Amino acid sequence: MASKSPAKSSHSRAQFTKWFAAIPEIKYEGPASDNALSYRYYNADEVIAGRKMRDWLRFGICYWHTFRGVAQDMFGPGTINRPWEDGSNSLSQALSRTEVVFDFISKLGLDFYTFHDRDVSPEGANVAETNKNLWAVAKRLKELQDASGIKLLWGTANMFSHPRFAQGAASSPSADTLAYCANSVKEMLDVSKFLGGESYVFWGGREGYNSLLNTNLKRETDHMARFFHMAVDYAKKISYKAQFLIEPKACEPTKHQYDFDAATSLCFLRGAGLDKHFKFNIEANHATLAGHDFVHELEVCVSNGVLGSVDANRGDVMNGWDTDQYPIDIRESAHALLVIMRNGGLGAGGFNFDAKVRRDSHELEDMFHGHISGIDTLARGLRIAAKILADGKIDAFLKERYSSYDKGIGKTIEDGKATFESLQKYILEKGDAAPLKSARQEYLENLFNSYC
Ligand code: XUL
Ligand code: CO
Repeated sequence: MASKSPAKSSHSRAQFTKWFAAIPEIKYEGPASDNALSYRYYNADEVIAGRKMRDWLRFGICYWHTFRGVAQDMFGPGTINRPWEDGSNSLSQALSRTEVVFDFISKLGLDFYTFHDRDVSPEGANVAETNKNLWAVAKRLKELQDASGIKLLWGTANMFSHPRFAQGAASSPSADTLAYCANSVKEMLDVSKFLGGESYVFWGGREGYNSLLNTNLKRETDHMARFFHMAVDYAKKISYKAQFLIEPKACEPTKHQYDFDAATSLCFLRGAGLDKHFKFNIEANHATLAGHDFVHELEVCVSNGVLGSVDANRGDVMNGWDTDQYPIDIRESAHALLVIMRNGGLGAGGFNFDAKVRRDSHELEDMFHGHISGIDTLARGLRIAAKILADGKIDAFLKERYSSYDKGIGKTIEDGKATFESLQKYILEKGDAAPLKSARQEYLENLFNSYC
């Protein structure tokens, strides 16, 4: 590996393997380009609203869908056979695959990746061997990070695939399973620190229930709280300063996931005294599973100061599954970016493509088209959101709509000085509430579209 390492650079596009030789480097060519293997909107170093596009968007490639997914579904086996895969789940295959992953990210000119422990390394015959495998791959990943300038956005532990997690991870009725999970998260926190991961994600894969007849909800959620406290304590002990993130999801795989949505999860964190240590990783398709807009979940997080990162994808409006498709809705993207820009960005988070190609998009080129499409959708959203903010009409409308709280009686309410008696006195003197102005939804929708 060392002999193949290119010189260290912040955004090296060097290739370690031959697998993407037929694909050109994906570069910005502008909206008029008819080259499908180019960016029409994402121009990484272009400054938009005072910040480079790459720094607003902080795109990450996910290891699991992009490099471990074979497009299997419940009706048939996988259709994807990548040429670098030897069909084994061996450590040597895990090690050689790492170079392909970095080549892919480099071809796209992106800066981050994300992974679960089991995406990058196989389980061994026992826990000790499993940990050893993880560290063998982590060391290779570190070399590739150093050589390419590509960074770890966040790491996480897969505590949902193996049958030992079938009844939950930290919420399992089995204390042994919880102990197993403690090892997984402890190792992944060490590995993530070693790799400089900026955030660390907890998605409660099987933390939930399928039937309340066999479930002690209180004990299960108390155990989850204990587990998160142990994670916080351990990160503190090893001085790992990553931002911890909960990734809410309403259902799937369980009928009811405990981290249902941002508001439910925030209530859990506050009740457990954990809210100071966590923010949220909001996944668009998880929001829709909860019956919410993606933007609703972002707003709930921003208004509580807990937006951490985004898993960029979409569902299909005609069904209720977690289809994990690449985002293509430009209006949704612009609205999401508006909320994120008002928040000052994503901080230590980014846009991780938790998305996969369809079962019938099995060719290597499709990996590129999926990502290019998602990247350009979000880049276009950023450009539109910047126009909306610069124009200022929507923000001015919002300011005016709530202006009764900026002075007089409204200000006494916001300042905490009002009482029922003082408000009663005010309204008795006035005789009735002032007539409402129109909320102008149709005007705003049309105005919003005019920027797109
Ligand atoms: C599952 C999902 C996960 C998390 C990481 O729906 O989104 O891949 O993002 O565990
Ligand atoms: Co996700």
